[in-house]
Amino acid sequence: MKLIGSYTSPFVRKISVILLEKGIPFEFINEMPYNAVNGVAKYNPLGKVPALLTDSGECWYDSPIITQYIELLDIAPAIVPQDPRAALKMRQLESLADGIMDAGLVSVRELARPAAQQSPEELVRQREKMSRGLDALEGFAADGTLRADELTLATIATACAVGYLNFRHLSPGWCATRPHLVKLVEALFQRDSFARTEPPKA
Ligand SMILES: N[C@@H](CCC(=O)N[C@@H](CS)C(=O)NCC(=O)O)C(=O)O
Repeated sequence: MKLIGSYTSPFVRKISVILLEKGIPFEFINEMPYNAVNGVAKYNPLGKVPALLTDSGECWYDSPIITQYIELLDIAPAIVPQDPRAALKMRQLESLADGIMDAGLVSVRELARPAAQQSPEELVRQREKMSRGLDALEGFAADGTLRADELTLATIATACAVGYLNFRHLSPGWCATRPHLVKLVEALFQRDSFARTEPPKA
C-alpha cells in the first residue's frame, strides 16, 4: 500500500495515524501538492493529498473515503462503530474536525499571499469557523461523546485538526477556554502514532 501525501497535511496525518494504529504497512510517497510541478494528479485528478494506492492498483481519495476503505479491511482496532447510525455520527465528527483543517488550510494559503492582497474579511471568516468548530469539539469532549481514553476516528481526526492549528499557530490561546479538548488531544499526542507523524519543524 502506498500513501501519497505531504508531511505537513493534517488530512494525511489522519490516514498515517490510522494505518500505524492498525499496523498496516505502507510506503509514504512524499508529494507537495502546492508545488508548481508535482505528481499528485496521477493519483487524484483533484490534485489533493492524501491518496491511497492499494497493492491491487485501486486508488482512493479523499480522506473520509480512505478512512472508510481502511475500516472495510476489518483490521483491529476498529475505530468506527458497527451500528450504522452510530457510525454516521462518528463520521459527522470526522467532518467537523476536517472542516477545522479546511479553514486552517485556507487561512495558511491566504496568509502566504503578499500582505496587500490578503483579505482580512476572509481571514476572520475562517477564524470564526475554527473557533466555532473548536467550541463544538469542546462540547462533545465535555459531554463524553469524545473521550480521551478512546481511540476512534473522531478522536484521531480531532487531534489531527488541533495539531495542525498548533503547528501553524492559527488559534493561539485556544486551550485557555477548552479544558476538555486539551485533555483529549494531550492523551492522543502521547501515542506513538502521533509522535511518529508530527509535522516537521520549519
Ligand atoms: N477533503 C480533502 C482535503 C484534502 C486537502 O485539502 N489536501 C491539501 C493538503 S493539506 C491539498 O492537497 N491541497 C492541494 C490543492 O488544493 O490543490 C480530504 O479530506 O482529503
